[in-house]
Amino acid sequence: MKYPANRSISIPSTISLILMACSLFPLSGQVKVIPSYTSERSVVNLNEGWKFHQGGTEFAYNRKIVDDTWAVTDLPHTWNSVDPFDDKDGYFRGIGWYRKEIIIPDTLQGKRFHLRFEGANQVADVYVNGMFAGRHQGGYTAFAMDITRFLSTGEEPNLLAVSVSNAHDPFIPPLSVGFALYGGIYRDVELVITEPLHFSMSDKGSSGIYLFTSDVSNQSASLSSRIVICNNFYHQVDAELTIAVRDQNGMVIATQNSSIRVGPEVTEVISTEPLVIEQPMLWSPEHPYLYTVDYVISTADVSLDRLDFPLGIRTIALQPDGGFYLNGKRVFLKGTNRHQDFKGKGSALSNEDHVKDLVNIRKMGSNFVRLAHYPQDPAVLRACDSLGLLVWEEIPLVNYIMPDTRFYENSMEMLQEMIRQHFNHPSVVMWGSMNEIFLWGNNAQRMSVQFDPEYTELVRQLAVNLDSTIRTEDPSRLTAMAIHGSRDYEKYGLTGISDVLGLNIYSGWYSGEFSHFSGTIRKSLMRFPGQAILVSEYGAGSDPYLNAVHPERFDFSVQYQQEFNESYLAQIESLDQLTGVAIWNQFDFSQPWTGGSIPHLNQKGMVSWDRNPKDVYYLYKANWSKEPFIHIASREWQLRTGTRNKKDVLAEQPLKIYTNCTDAELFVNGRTMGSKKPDLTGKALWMVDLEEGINEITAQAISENEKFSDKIEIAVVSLLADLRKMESQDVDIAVNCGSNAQYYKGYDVAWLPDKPFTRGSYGYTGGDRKMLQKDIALTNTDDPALYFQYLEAPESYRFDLPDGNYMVECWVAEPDMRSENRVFEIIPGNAPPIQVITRSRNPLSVEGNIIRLKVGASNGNGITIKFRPVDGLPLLSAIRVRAVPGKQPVT
Ligand code: GCB
Repeated sequence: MKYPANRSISIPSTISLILMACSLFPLSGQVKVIPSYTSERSVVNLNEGWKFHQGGTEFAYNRKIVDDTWAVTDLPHTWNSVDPFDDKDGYFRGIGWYRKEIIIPDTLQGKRFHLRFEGANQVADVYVNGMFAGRHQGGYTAFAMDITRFLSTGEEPNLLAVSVSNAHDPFIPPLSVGFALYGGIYRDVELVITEPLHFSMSDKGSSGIYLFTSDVSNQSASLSSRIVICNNFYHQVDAELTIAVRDQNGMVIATQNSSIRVGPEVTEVISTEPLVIEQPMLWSPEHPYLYTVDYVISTADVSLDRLDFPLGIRTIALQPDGGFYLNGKRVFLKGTNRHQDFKGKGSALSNEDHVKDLVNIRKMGSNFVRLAHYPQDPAVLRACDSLGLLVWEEIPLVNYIMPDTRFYENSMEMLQEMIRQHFNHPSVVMWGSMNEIFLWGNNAQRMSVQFDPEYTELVRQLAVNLDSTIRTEDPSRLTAMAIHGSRDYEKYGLTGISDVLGLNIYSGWYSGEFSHFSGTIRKSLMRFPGQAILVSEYGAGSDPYLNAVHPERFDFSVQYQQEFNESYLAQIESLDQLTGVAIWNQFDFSQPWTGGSIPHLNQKGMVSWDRNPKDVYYLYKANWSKEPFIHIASREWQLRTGTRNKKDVLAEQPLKIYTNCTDAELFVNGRTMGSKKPDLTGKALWMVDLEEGINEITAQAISENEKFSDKIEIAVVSLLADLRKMESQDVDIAVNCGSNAQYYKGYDVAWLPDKPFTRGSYGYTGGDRKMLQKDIALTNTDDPALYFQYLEAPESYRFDLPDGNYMVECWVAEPDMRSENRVFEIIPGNAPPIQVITRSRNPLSVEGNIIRLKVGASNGNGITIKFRPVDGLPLLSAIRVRAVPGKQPVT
């Protein structure tokens, strides 16, 4: 077949893939009739049936604006569940309106009505019946508004209208982050109805009650409380306050009654006398014993308000040996970080979703979780209490600050809200104020060194103020701050402020080697002797579809993530003075504006974004959990490829297991490969030969005389050592150019790792292996993993194939930020060159493209695709050669 000379293929930078942005249905909104009740408080969930409109609309709070065309949605809801991940730049950051009607029966006249939002990101303006009820700034904490005076009872519905904006606001943290700032009312909404005398709903979104334990021992503990009571009566009230502590069987084990007097229309703060609990069961990760404490205010035996809280009795302390002590015993913090988003849902998770995440963390064997980088859903804190997870919770001061009073005030407000709202959770042991605050500079740009002394001093002052606010608000807990590997923190006085110094360390990922980790920690232990040193982040990304026999830094192979974490775990063993560690991250999470093998995703999770545990999950489980198991690793690598040896097997294939049992044995197709004792990290590795076709792999191990086993199948489709001996109609060879990793995504073909050409085989001549910059996202492809590593300036790509006709696909993406054309030629065999023009008009995303050519092989010469620069170096991300079906003369 003849090809016209100098064909030109131009690769545009337009984006073709448009994903549907929302899953909203054109149903009608529901009017909620609030049920009648007689005394105490009633909490009515308002999650169902809101009308939603994306965009700013004038007078949307006014009933006159008809919302018939608005979508209907239930809460939790975000308008960004899809768009941060599509092929279009950015995601919607602006206003969304929510409306809902409620009917309040006349029987509820005289009550107080509080609208409570667990979280709306990030500025919410609330209107009731057209009247402005209040604004809340900050997307990660709860807020409540007393809306009584705007409501009417009777049959007329009341209109609740909320405008929420997630537009960038220079005065509201976070300013720049590596995660999506999903907009919307993404947590639960409730109408809380109280008597005029009630536990305050207006103390920074908290419950109005704060529990303190003191003098804790196995013999006894004292509980005292700080109670904020609000009296909306026009008269003074004399009331009774009853506190009752119940054990897990519901038995009341301690009570206290006191008389209180609250003046007309005031909010009073009451501190109670210590209530002694004899022989308390102490709370710990192994035994998260929770009492319940009931608080009741009553007058003349009619109870007016009632709240109950879980009570975990425990002590915490740091000792100079670096130890974190719980109930007087040293506990190494075996932890992980958690972001709150989920594939397809964004940040709008149900309480059940949240709980599942925490169960997943606990089952891995963790006793500690850092809720990075913001306060999380109340369901998360409740789960941590009952599962026995120790918590570091923090406010979203990430990367840089705005040196402005409004920013400081918002930061302080968020900090107080977080502390007061989550004060009664025994799981919380430390409050964090800042994360990597010197990663970016005053100019809102990432920088390696801070140089503006005025700015750095303002950051220090803010850090000191936040830290001392934590100590004032909650002297019973520790203060924490996380920093990255820069000397600036020391130089500008940020180290030494908090009790716990969190180090975010990525040796072996962003730089250096993973073996440097323990050295860095040892130096830090010496440099910061007054602080407890905790590794607040460490991690490496992986993609289940990329697997390598010889993994390399940044290749996103499953095996690199395994080796990185195995090494860190082994090094942690030797660091006696380390307080604890927190893996980055438990779950893959959104990271708009990033590349990698899956664009817009941070792939360092132990668990994928749709919540499938990766191998490393089992590595940690082998180390941290006592629940016996065995796990064969790399199970998504279901089709392996490579060049078979003379014995017709794919030789030296790694098969790894993780287990906390002893004496693991591996079987391949029923034959034993021998028993091994797992090493200190719970790993055992066999190098085995795999046969063409399906291989059955079984692993078993023993724990206390019980056998545990795991089984997988691995298919092998390998290449003949001499490709020239293949039948030409069988040829289908695909190569992941520039990468040492195989790529298999479950469909027709496994992509081979790249290599230099050798006789009888395949490979490149000339060129360098390169990687896309990590902030460039790939578009226009279902296989971004094939593009992010590539060959630059290859001279040729050769396949020693038998004579025949072949279809060749050359996969190409422009990696550089060039607005001018890059021109190069692809020369298929002896045919005329094809001119390829690439350009990238967009600095943040590049398109993947496939150029298809027909090439004939004749006279035993195989095929050679040559590359020639014209204006810029040639590129090749992947190449696939397939037989052209049917018998044809070689062209
Ligand atoms: C960090 C940041 C975290 C990022 C992480 C990463 O140091 O604190 O927000 O997601 O690195 O994976 O780059």
